[in-house]
Amino acid sequence: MKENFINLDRFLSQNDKFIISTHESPDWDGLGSEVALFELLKSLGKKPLIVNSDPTPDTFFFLDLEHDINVLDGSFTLPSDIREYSQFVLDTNDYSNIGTLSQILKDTVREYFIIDHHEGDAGKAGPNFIRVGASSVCEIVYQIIRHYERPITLRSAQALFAGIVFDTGSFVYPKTSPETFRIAAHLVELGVTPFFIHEQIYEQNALSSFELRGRILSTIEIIYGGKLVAMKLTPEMLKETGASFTEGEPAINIPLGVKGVVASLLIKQDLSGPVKVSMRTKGDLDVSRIAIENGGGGHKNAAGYKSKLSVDETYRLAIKQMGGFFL
Ligand SMILES: [Mn+2]
Repeated sequence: MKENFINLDRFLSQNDKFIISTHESPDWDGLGSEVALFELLKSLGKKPLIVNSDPTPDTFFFLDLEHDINVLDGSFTLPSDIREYSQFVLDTNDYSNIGTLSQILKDTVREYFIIDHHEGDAGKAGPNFIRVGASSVCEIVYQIIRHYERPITLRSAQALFAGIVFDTGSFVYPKTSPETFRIAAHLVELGVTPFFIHEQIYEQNALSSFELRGRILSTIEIIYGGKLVAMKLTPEMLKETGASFTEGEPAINIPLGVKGVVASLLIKQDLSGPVKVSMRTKGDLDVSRIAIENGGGGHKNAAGYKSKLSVDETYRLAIKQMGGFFL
């Protein structure tokens, strides 16, 4: 932990302008930590600018009423002094995971700094802020704000709480620690209403996302004696329902609600971009190793990687890889 703060102190003292980015298909942890870090950097007298490759889900907009989150599309132009900027990369330890932005900024920004909690290739990380034991990047950003003794605005408190709720599956996933609860308690003291955040995350889905979920569930295949459930999310499903890729992704968690199912697999592809493999498990089944071997990353019970094969080829290969746990 101490090492992490030494790294961060150096990065902050040597830079003044910062792009803040998170991974493709940004989730509540990535976006929540971006907003809270943005507010922290402002309060430290720095110049932050949030830029992501992929759009912000509509459900997150209540935390971005000021439109601080920029998306790399036709209407956004990078500042002309972009070469004076450094970059924070949140909620991934792989720079290429920030999407198309990675090609544009890799050789343009002065340097980049990763804040993350995923397992990964340790050598890849370098002098960053990586805490694999943290429940979420929001938990880490909370600790950073406390370290610099800055106030936490209600907006930041809500953003951090939302990210923690999302990444811990509402305070139940393995990395949920006593510290996670202490942080959550403090955020509630600062004015966060847990039910309001729950409503924003879980009860504002578009009807199209419900239809998409139905299509994904219709692809289920029950394998290895009912221990593994595999599913697909294809570009055709997105076209037919009008739902977004991000809205389909949480479907991977549904099979784990079935008694006896200990692993879930979702092979997915957005309207453009690579085929992706998402893996979820319960208990000791460590899928982060499979992900890392295939160039991806993640946590013991939740990990993924990108594939160069077609959806169907990837699907067959991924099932075979998971077979190691059951055969
Ligand atoms: Mn996260």
